[in-house]
Amino acid sequence: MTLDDILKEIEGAETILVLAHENPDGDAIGSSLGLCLALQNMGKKAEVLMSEYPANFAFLPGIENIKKAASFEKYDMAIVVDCPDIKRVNSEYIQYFESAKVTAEFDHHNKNSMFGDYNIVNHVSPACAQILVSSFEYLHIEITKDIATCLLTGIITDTGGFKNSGITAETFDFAGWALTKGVNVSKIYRDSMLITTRTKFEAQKLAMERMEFFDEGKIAFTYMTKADDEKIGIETGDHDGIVEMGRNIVGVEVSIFIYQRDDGSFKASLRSNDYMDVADVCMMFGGGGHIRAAGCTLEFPLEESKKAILNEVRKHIQ
Ligand SMILES: [Mn+2]
Repeated sequence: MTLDDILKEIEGAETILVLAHENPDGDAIGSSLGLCLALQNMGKKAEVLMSEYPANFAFLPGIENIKKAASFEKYDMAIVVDCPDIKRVNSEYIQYFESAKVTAEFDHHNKNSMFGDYNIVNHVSPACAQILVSSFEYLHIEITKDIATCLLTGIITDTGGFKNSGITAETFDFAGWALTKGVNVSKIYRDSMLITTRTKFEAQKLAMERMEFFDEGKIAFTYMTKADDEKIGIETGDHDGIVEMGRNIVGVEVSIFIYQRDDGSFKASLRSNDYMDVADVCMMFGGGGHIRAAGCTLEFPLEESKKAILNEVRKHIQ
């Protein structure tokens, strides 16, 4: 099986690079760090390359393994986690993936392009971290308390705190097992889900104030511009969670949040509740994701971007 092959490649490698998608969320960070710690415990020189990450994940064990710049010119192996396509990795780091002697990926996104030499992809897994849990168990790689803390953070954040569809009995089995290992589940929950910074709070306040509803309240929409971000002094991760606010309102099927990037384009995040396949919607703009959570880039000014995404979403409203 592919997993056995990946283990053989790991055993034959000395330097291993771990990568995840840009603008990393809790699953990308938790999966990267959990995998990196496991590789280090196997005697490997492993590190994670990430240009930035939200400050509330600084509590994670092994966070010092996250580097902005590569320690090696070339790696024996590169492993990508929680990423549907190599294009989603920070463009500065792709060269290290390409020059690595062998590559592998672990992922749970719908439209994964199978870009590694070895690909462990499970679309129905609620978090990439959960794929790592079962992979480690299969390969008899020890899940220490620190590794469990990282992986459980990935699971808790990607399931919205054990509430999204897609969670399985294994999700709770692992959480229960982690508790017996001494993992501080309530600290993980609080630090990764509840704690907020002042700038993040200000961003949420503005986005909430601006929220509009369309199609008898089935669509919720809000936005932020570059000028808003500058005024608030926004930091990495401060836009996270805004799209969830719209989804949690009675009658809303789909919540849309768009925010402006440095190049002027808008990053759109979509969340749906019961029937809309938002990955399908985002595909129309070259994006993708999961059935109930997806994203894409809109290359127009604010009003046109808003119109374009609303038009596409409306085709799917029942
Ligand atoms: Mn994920």
